[in-house]
Amino acid sequence: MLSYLGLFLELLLFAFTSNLSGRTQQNDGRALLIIDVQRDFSAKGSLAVPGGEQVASVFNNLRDKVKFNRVFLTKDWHPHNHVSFARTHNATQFTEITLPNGKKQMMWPVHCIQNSMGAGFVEDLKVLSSDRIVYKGTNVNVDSYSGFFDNDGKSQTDLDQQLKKFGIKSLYIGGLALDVCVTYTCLDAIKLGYETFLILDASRGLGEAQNKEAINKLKNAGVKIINSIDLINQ
Ligand code: VGL
Ligand code: ZN
Repeated sequence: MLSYLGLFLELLLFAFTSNLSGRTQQNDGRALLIIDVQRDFSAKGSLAVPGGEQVASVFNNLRDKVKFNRVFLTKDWHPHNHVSFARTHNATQFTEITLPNGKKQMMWPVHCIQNSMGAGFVEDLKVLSSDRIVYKGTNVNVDSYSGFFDNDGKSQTDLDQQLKKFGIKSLYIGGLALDVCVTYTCLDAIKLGYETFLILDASRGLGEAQNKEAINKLKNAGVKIINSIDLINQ
């Protein structure tokens, strides 16, 4: 009888301590942010980013070799008549218009409509059930490039709150498109006080000139530019 009680107490102690050590591990503070690795941003997509689908294997390999405390994936997630679509205004794609509220808005091809095939993750991208998905661009009247704030800076996703809750201090960010959503997310991350790394080889942009400009902007803002191999070899 006594030994049963002993065994029970030992099991209880084991459960308690393993839970505690699990918790300290979570608090090491590194998160991976995978930005908009969606079909519409792949080479075959409606808003094609050259080589966009190639980042999936870079992320998969990185996740096999490096332990992150948390992994977040953003999804651009627009209503069918979103303010950023050229079709909505009968405007020309890839030109900038001024909205009735005075704000400038780039006219994009229709992309990432909520629940559509194109809004799905690129086929080979590894997504685990423990990953968290952050939806953005859901407000029909406001575009949202960053995973944190919409382009007006007025409303925010729960990303910052989640990162704080899990004690995350450093963010490793990559995805699509380097010069748009990845850049906006990195700049907000810096403003919010995170140590911010851009994983360059896990990112693709809309063009060479745009990529160069984005990298310079990020460097000047204090973002550290790395490649996945640097993390793997750490
Ligand atoms: C994006 C343009 C429009 C992106 C999203 O994910 O970079 N670009 N919507
Ligand atoms: Zn979009």
